[in-house]
Amino acid sequence: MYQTNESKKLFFEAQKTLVGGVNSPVRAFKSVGGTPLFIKKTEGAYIWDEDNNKYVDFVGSWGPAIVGHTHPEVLEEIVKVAQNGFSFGAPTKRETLLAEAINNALPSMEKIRLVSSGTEACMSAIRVARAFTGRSKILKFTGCYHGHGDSFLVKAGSGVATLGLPDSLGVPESVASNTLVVPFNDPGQLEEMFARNKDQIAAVIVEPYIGNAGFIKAQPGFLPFLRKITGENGSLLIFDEVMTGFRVAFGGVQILEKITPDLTTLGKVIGGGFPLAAYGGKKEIMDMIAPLGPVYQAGTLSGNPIAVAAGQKTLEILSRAGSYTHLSEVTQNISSLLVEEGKNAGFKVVSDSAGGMFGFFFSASLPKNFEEVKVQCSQELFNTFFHAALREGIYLAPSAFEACFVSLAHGSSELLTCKNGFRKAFQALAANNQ
Ligand code: HOZ
Repeated sequence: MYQTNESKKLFFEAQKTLVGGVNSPVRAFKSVGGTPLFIKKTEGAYIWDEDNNKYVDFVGSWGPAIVGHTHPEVLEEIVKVAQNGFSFGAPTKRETLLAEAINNALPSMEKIRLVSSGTEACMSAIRVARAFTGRSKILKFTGCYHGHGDSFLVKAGSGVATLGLPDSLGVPESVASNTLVVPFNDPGQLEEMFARNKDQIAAVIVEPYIGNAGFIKAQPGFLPFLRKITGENGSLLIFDEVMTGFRVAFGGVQILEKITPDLTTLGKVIGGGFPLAAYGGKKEIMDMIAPLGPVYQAGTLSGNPIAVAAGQKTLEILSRAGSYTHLSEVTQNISSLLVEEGKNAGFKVVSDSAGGMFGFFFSASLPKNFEEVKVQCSQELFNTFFHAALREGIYLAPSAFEACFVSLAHGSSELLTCKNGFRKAFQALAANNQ
């Protein structure tokens, strides 16, 4: 009989000292309800909670675990590197090698700076964009999440959307008023916003495929339009590929869609499960950063040797023949299973995927932006289905507004578990709905 008493006990204890019992809001299961699972170990495609329940994991630490949890080669590498020390606060050979590997896959990142989190990468990218253009405003899209920097907490996705907060308290009006927001996949509104803010927009920052409002791809022509309108208006184009980088392809959406952004931010996969992120782009922009230029940005743990080693090994494994074919095939199969099994139980479910990333909505058609997600997708059905899937040993992202992730360790056996598990979970949902 499925039970999570130990997680419940641990959550109760955690709330006494940790804010909300967690260290990042979506982990609290607040929108899906119930108690978050406390995880005790992982391996390959699986995670185990403190009650010893085993789950096929589609969260993958929110993206980093792309080669499978606790991959033996990554483990061996970090143990080897750790023998020489944990953190030096001085340059190492490996940082250059990782930057070279990133630049080979993403040539638009001519110059790179390693940092410790996606938030830091995005905050730093807009700082240098503002300095380079001499402009203050940035433009983002509703439901896109670029970390918790003040400028981004305006109509943001991820935990902000999950908790139903339109914006965050504590962000001064003077900062928020410099963030313009328009719906994703809507060229008309974008054009109008540019017309109303002539010569004031430093940069457009975008998740080229959104992973923080559920999973939503750019419609054909939208990214080329973004590239064109930013260029014509002297604004920089920043691709936030923290989620999509090395996830949808070796490189990112910019490789799939053949777009060259001015700046790119990366995180998650490139740290192989350790705190590491990066921003980079055109040389003349990046060379404005200290020590070469007047834009300041620094970090004690930037380029941490263990994180860099994990990232290098992860990228090496991903570069092997067949990696992305496997990821795409398994992910497409999971995506189709959700639609099929949903339909068999009488639900309208839509799903989309790219590489090792997918999302699904209880909706008759795929939403093209967060505005549509809010009006046409049932969060209530998602929440009940989420818990039914857990009982079948399947761990999906605990929010209707997050993408799910597949790893190289997911294969035919996990597909079979999902086929049976999704069927039973949809049946339970149908029974619950009667
Ligand atoms: N911001 C992450 C998902 N979009 C969640 C991070 C976490 O809770 O670990």
